[in-house]
Amino acid sequence: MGLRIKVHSISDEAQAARLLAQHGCDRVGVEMMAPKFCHLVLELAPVPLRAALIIKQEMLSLGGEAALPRKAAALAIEEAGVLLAGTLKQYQGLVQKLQIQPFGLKEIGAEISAAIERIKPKRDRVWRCGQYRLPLGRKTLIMGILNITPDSFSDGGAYLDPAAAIERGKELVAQGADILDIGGESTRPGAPPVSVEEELARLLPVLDGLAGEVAVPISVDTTKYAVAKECLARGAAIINDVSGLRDPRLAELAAETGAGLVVMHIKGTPQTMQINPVYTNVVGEVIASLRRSCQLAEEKRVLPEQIVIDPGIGFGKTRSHNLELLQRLQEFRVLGYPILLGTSRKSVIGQVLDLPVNERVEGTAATVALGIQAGVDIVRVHDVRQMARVAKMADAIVRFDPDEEAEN
Ligand code: HH2
Repeated sequence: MGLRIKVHSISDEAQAARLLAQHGCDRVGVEMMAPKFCHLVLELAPVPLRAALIIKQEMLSLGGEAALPRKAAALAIEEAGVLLAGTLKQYQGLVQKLQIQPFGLKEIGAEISAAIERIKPKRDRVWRCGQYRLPLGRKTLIMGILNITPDSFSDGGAYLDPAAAIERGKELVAQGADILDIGGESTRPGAPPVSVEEELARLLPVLDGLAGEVAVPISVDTTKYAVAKECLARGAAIINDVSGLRDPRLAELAAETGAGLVVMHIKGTPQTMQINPVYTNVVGEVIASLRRSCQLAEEKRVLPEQIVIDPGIGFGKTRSHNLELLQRLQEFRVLGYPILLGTSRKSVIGQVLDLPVNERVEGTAATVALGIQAGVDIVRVHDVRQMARVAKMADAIVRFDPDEEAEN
C-alpha cells in the first residue's frame, strides 16, 4: 500500500475547523483542535528587555518559538523586537500567562489578543460614508477613477469638459463601479499644485452633474480642506486624502459630516516624493505611519468604520519598495481597517512589463487579483469593466466558502 501525503494550507481558524470536520473529527474535537492547526508569526517591537525575556521564556514553555536579536542575550540593549511563532492555541496560552506578569506584560498580552482579532478575515463589515453603508468582505469594491485634470498621468485632459466627465462617470457606474473617485489635481510625481479655486472649478460642475444622478457614493480625491468641505456639502460622501492627513482638519471634517475617509501613505509631497525615497523597512514604516494617521483621525472623533487605509503605491516609493509592499500587503491587516489598493496603470507596472500607460491593463489585473488574495477590500482603477471582472473572479476564489455553497 503506497502512503499518500497531502499538504494543507490553513490561513485562519475557520479553515482549520473545516479541514478537521471534513477529516471526520467530532464537534468537540474540531473546537479543541482548530486553534492548534492554525499557525501565526507575530513580531512585537519595541519591548523592554526584561519583558522580552519573559515573553520568550513563556512562549518556549508553551511549545512555541520566540526569537530575540543576539544583542538581547548579551543584555546589551534596553529594548528588543520579539519574533514569535506558534499556533493560535499557544498564543492564547501566552496571553493568559502574561496576565499575571509585571513590567507591562499584561498590556502586551492584551495587544497580542487584539492584533489576532484584527487580522481575522471579516465577511460582514460596512464602510460608513455619509448616508451610505458599503458592505465589505463578500465582494471587493471597485472605485472608478475620474480625473478632471489636464495632466493626470494616464487620462489627463480626457475629461476636462464637464459634460464628457459626467458621461464618463455614468459609464463607469454602468461598467460596475461601486464608488466614483473624482479628482481635480494630479498627484503624479512633479505635478504642479493647483489652487482651491481652480480645483473647485474643475470638480463642482461634474459633482453637480453626478450627485443624485448615480446610485453610488462619490469620493473626492483632494488634500485640501476647503475643497473637501465644499464637495461634501454638494453631495460627495468620501474624502480620499493622499497626504495621510497632513491637514488634520480633514479628519475633523470627516467626523462632523460622517464622510468616509481614505488615509493614504505618502513620503514627502507629489513634488518631491520620487527624489530618492529611502526606507530601512518599507512595510514596517508605511504601517507605522498609517497607524499614526489613523490614531489622529480617531482622536478627532472619526469612527473606525469610516476609515480605510491605503499603502500609497507609487507615492514616494521606488520600484523595489512598490513590489515589496505588494508582496506583503496582507501585513496591513494588522491595523484592522479595510484596505484600498491603487495600482491602476502605475509606473511599477510599466517598469516590470516595459509597457506604456495605455498597455498596463493586464499588469493592473495581476495586482488586483493578488491584492484581493492578500485581503484588499477596495481597488481604485481606471479600467472598471475589466477590473470588475478580474475582481469578481478573484472574489469567487478567495472568498469561496464551502458551507455557504452547500446552503445555496
Ligand atoms: N493614486 C493616484 C491618485 N489618488 N488615491 C488613493 N487612495 N490611492 C492611490 O493609489 C491613488 C490615489 C494616482 O493615480 P491617478 O489618479 O490615475 O493619477 P493622477 O494623480 O496623475 O491624477
